Amino acid sequence: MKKRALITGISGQDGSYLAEHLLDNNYEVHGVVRRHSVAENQDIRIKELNGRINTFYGDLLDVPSLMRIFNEVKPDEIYNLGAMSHVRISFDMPSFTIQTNALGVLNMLEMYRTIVPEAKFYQASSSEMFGNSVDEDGSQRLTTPMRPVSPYGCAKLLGFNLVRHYREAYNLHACNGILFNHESPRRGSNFVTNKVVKTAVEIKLGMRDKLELGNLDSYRDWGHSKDYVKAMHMIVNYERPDEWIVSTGETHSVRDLCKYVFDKLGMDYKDYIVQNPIYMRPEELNYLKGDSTRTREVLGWEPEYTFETLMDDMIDSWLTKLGT
Ligand code: NAP
Ligand code: G4F
Repeated sequence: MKKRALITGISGQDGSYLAEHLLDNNYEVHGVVRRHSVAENQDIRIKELNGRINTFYGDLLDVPSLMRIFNEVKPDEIYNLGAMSHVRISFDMPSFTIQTNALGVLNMLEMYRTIVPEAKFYQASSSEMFGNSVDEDGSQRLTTPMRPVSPYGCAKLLGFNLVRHYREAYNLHACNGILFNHESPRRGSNFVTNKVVKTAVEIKLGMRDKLELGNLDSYRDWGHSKDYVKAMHMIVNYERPDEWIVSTGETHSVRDLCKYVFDKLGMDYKDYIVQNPIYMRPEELNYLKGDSTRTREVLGWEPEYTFETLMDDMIDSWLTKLGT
């Protein structure tokens, strides 16, 4: 019999790649989608999977909807990827962010514990939980103190701790993946990678003449979402539930990112970038570089994409979309 997976956030970047990966591995895939006033927007990333996955209207904050879905699907594996995932916006919407990203996890864990306690559970935890803690060797790892610097990071840390607590208290197979930034052509265009790539291509095509950004001096460890959803599946299927770091181990500044993308398109980024304070954050996370040695050694996970091939994939995608 096929294994049944339930994915919250299936309409998002990771949810859509994870659904494809699980279908390739012969799973029956079910997902939770939210109602949008523009119906076309609710499944833009998963419409190609129409007929191969089952979707249900629901919301992490709507317990009756979760109860109905859990009882109907009776999943073997649960991937909780649903979240308000934009760190800058979490400062504008702290209450909604904390409800969705922390209380939403609690709602999911209660459904899991009471309806399908034999299932396995994956929580989309984040490197944003570290805040500005860095070990002496310049990396973050499981032992690095977690001191978040945004409402998003604070909420994710509560979700992370709830997953640990439920695992220990109720003997559940509940896992946390601490994923560092991961991107793709499906990334929302208000995250910095896709914003830079999309705008640089538009400038190249004469559609715009400047790119407005916030802080150019922060560093991120950027990987490809396609590689990272494979890690999620490995984490859930490891013999025992645990916490795992998923990262490339390389870091680049936002400035490096701009330089690479504009160079690739034959332009000098310095001619086009304007700093706009509206994109700055009340508190910034300055530097991320994850140590994923244990994940690679124990799970055998290895990313296929490099920073350069990730950016090339995104550039090619925008060049195709914008019609060249
Ligand atoms: P994304 O593209 O923003 O997708 C988030 C998904 O969550 C969307 O499908 C969204 O639905 C859904 N969602 C939002 N609020 C919800 C709610 N109240 N109830 C149910 N679903 C809700 O994010 P992503 O990049 O795929 O990230 C997936 C997960 O990994 C998130 O939990 C994120 O916080 C976490 N994470 C991401 C990264 C990264 O670099 N990408 C790194 C570490 C952790 P709508 O489309 O309807 O809004
Ligand atoms: O692309 P970002 O918005 O990603 P951020 O804040 O690192 O969060 C992402 O990664 C987390 C994992 O660490 C996830 F948990 C989270 O869900 C999300 O996927 O910003 C990256 C950097 C920041 O330092 C930001 O200040 O880029 C800087 N930046 C500079 N100008 C900008 C901009 N970010 C955005 N979004 N827009 C700008 O105009």
